[in-house]
Amino acid sequence: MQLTAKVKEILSWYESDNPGTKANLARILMEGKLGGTGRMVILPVDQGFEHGPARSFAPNPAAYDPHYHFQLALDAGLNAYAAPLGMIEAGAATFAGAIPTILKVNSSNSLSTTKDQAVTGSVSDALRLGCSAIGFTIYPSSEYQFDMMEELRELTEEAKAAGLAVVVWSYPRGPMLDKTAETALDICAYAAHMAALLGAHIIKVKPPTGAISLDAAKKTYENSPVEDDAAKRIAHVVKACFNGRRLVVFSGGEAKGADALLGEARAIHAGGGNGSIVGRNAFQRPRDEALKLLSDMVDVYKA
Ligand code: FBP
Repeated sequence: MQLTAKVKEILSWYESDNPGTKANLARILMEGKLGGTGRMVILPVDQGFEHGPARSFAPNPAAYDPHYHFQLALDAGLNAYAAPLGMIEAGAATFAGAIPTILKVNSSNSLSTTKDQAVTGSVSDALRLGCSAIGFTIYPSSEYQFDMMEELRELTEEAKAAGLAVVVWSYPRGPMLDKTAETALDICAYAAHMAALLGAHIIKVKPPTGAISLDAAKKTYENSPVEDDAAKRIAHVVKACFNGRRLVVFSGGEAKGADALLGEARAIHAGGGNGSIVGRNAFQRPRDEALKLLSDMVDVYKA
């Protein structure tokens, strides 16, 4: 496989990584319809853990089958498929080598009141299953944020030594943040920056709104305002990720109309984000509709 100049440039940003980690990043970046462009669309399916099986899969019952998601990601020509241990294990032989996988190694669930996640997979699981990366969520601002960051530090050290890439879901939440604050621009950029500082290769955040939440940051944003435009907000988050030297993808969120999702993708593209990581908006639609939507998203990123 001939790496494109764009992918070579991206790999050069990760100056400390060993050839194994770079090869795994290249696998993800060269895969699927966006292979070689530096843009990505990834399918994450850990919602069964996070929200429960019925809330996740009842809208499209075929999605109860773990094989469905591997096949969807493959048929849509996506860059990678991310899921917790059991989901990856359930298709590991059938889909070995078919598409890069990201083992989600911690998970939350809706039967808890604490903003925390349990470690539910390991680096050796990821290696055994042929995954390209581990995925880990932190909740900046939660009462458990420092424990989560310390768990991530250990797993990141181990993953990098084993030649894996690290994908960090950085989702601010906790007692000092209300719903508006969780996706406020300053908080989102801060959360993305911390993921970069923790050594993430790929950073995943929710698309930011125009709100500014942290009192201590308000003066700075008044003096250096970010234009009220979705693409400019994405560009601000990208800047917070080492001035664009880290890959940043944005999540899809709850089920919404195709136009809204494609509008977000256009803003991510225009703002220099590297792509989308879209779960419910893909697998909760009937397969044909999902394939059409994912194909339209790929087209946005190809432009
Ligand atoms: P969606 O596209 O379905 O939002 O998936 C992205 C994701 O990060 C999943 O990986 C995760 O299960 C879910 O969102 C968590 O969402 P939340 O923390 O908001 O409940």
